[in-house]
Amino acid sequence: MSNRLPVDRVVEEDGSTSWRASPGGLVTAVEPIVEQLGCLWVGWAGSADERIEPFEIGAMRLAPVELSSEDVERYYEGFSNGTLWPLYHDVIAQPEYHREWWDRYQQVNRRFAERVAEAAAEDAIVWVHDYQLQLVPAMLRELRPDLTIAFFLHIPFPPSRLFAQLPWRKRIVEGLLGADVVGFQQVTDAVAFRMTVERFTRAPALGNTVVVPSTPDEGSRTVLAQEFPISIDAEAFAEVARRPEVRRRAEEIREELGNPRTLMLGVDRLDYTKGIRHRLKAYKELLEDGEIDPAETVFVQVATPSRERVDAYRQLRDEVEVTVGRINGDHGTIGRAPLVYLHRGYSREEMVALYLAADVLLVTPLRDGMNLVAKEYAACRLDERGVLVLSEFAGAADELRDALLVNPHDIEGLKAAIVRAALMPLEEQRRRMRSLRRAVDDNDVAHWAAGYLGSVLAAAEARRIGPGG
Ligand code: ADQ
Repeated sequence: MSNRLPVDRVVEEDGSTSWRASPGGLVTAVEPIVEQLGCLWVGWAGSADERIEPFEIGAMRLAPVELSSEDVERYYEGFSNGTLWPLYHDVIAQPEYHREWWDRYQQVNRRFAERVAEAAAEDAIVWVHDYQLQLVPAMLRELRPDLTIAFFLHIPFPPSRLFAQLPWRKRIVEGLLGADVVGFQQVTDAVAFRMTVERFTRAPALGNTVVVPSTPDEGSRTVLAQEFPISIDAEAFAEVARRPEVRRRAEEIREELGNPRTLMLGVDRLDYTKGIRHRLKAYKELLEDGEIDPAETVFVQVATPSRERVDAYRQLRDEVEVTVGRINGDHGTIGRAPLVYLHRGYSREEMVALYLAADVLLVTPLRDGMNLVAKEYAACRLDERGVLVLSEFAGAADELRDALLVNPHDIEGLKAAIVRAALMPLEEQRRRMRSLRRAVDDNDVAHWAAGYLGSVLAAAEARRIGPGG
């Protein structure tokens, strides 16, 4: 279960409706596994005040949970994206704490828990995803003690001194401890969680586990709280990258852009955590300093629309679009813009063609749980060319050590890395890209699923046998 179902409804030209995979990291990573396992996926279908009957896509069964417009405003845009998202991303934006948002978060989490409690078979495994549903594990355990419950947090878990700001901190931690396994992206997240548990509850942490003391209803039990760095289906990306029509499209993209010597690319949801402003600032200064020649360079920024009704996102969009206009106004010529900004979603094929066309990929988040775009780029570059500039604040930096690692707050450092990437000799590109590709292949989504789901199955088995063994 996740806040959103993995699909968006699209209205075709003839007025009929169909469903299309929605862009975003959770879907990219989890959908291939769920499809294979043939699970039931519970989540919101994306439109408020609408009841949608369960439906099927391939082997996947989808069970929509209804949200009213007030739920969307308070639970989703409010508590999830106005409180938790900024708090968990190092307070890059100021989190807001409102009691009516919290009340609604509890109500909606209960609705999700009840929906699954009704639908799940005896002794089933329920896999709960992400920060919007952190109370669900405990609620579900209370309703259905027979279930094995796994939780995965796709975003960072904040250091305990930041988490401490949250007025409902203890309730969130207790909610998560309802799970048998709580998975995180990085070791730092798992460590922060275990420290937070010790600080705000009576449950001690022993190595990777937390021991939840017994209650009148249940004996003491252990919760595995560990890192399982998420990944992509690398072979599926490589397969698309091999297709002749996709390779042709990559060439066509370069031609349409006037065959620049260097094509740089950024691909992000339009989110203030992704460091788009910092990237644009660095690029603008490089053009101003004359270190980058606008006649030879094009930077394509794909920015997927995201959370457009939340104030901080509206403001970001305005700022980005003003900066784009300024850069092109100052440095463009008739028929040539040094910056191409695309505010929409694309198909997997078009994304891969962009990755193949790009000499340099700029991934500069100020904080990011993992960042799959960085991994997708490496998976697609069968030719071992291209340079990845990667923020050290993305979880992916733990694995992709041969990227050009940057601190995006350090604009001079970022500028130097961009110039170095643009000028990098082929031999060095090859050496680095080979290492990045190996890192992605060694830990692809199948490897991740085997580790994570293996631990969940072990937990289910341990429950079946019982504490006496
Ligand atoms: P996101 O913040 O959504 O994910 P990311 O990991 O980069 O970030 O995933 C984005 C996904 O959306 C990629 O698969 C990308 O290809 C796709 N995408 C982006 N723009 C697109 C567009 N215009 N059209 C089509 N597809 C597009 C959250 C966390 C991350 C974590 C993931 C997975 O914030 O840190 O890596 O979940 O756990």
